[in-house]
Amino acid sequence: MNNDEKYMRMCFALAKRGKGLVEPNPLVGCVVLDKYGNVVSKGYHKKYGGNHAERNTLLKLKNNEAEGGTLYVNLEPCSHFGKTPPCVDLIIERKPARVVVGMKDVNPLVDGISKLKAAGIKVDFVLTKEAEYLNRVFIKNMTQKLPYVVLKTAVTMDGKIAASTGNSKWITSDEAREEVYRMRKEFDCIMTSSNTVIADNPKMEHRFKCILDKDLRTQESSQIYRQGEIYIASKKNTPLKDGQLDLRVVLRDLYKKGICSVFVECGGTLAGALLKEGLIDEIYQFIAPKILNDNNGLSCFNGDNVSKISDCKQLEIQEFKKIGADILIKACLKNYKNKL
Ligand code: AOF
Ligand code: ZN
Repeated sequence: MNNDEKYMRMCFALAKRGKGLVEPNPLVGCVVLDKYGNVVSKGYHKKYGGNHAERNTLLKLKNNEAEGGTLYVNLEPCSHFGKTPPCVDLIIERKPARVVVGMKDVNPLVDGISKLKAAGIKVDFVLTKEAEYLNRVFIKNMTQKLPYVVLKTAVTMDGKIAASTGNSKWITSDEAREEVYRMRKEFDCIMTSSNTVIADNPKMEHRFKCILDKDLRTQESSQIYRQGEIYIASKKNTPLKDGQLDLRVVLRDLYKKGICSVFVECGGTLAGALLKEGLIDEIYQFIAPKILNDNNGLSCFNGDNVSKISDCKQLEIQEFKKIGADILIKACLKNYKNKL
């Protein structure tokens, strides 16, 4: 690993400290080296609406300490007046010889790179795919005005989510199911379908839940209604596409309500429809060391009659770990990179 990669990974680690505190803004960390190559300051974006990472980092230094040095930041420095003045102006004032950036900002208001270059500062990029992975939610929100969608599945080794009877309790271990409770908290919303509510009667405890219930078939006595705010997408408030709720519209409506990330827990029908519409960003798949061995067992994705392997949806594995008896794989549909 060269030094640029080393310090950019340091920025990623600093940026992650802002998780849960800065959203919907990006996770940003910053490291400054003096002209001798010593780390003289580190900082990160700590709180939504607060100082950006670069400002937090540079303000810890005396006026000339960064002069001739290098500033590392995982996102292009901003050049606009938002809640704070442009970071690029402060950077230029402090005269580093070089700025190393992870990724270009997707915010159309930001054009910091050309300002730095115009001021005679050298700009390099490093670990761009990793930087994009870190801010994948921000990128999706900013570029598509849609929430980032993660689909969670729990399958046997032969890819089944339930027996043909619908019985699915339990495929994965207690530890894996506890991990799911923790994961849910990282998302603004849980989404499920009327089919799942009717078949499994799950509690799905969360502050905000979206139930896709075109024909309003779910009963208010179902456990899911006992807690949290509920948004029901039905044919009353959502247009139909091919006779089903238009899922893109549902997601857009959620985004308008301030939902930046959605965790979907459902059966094969909704999962297959979301996949077909290209609305899934990432899949968290738990695989249990069990084999159902039944052709009529239910699959994760209700299919689309695809006949060639070359037509598979291609994913990129970003993370895998053993949890209890099971394996968790996190895979993205876009080719981000994460250190495995
Ligand atoms: C952050 N933190 O460390 C950096 C950001 O509304 P403002 O003024 O906070 O500006 C937010 C935008 O600034 C954000 O969308 C992103 O484009 C840019 N950079 N934002 O919250 C940071 N560097
Ligand atoms: Zn800024």
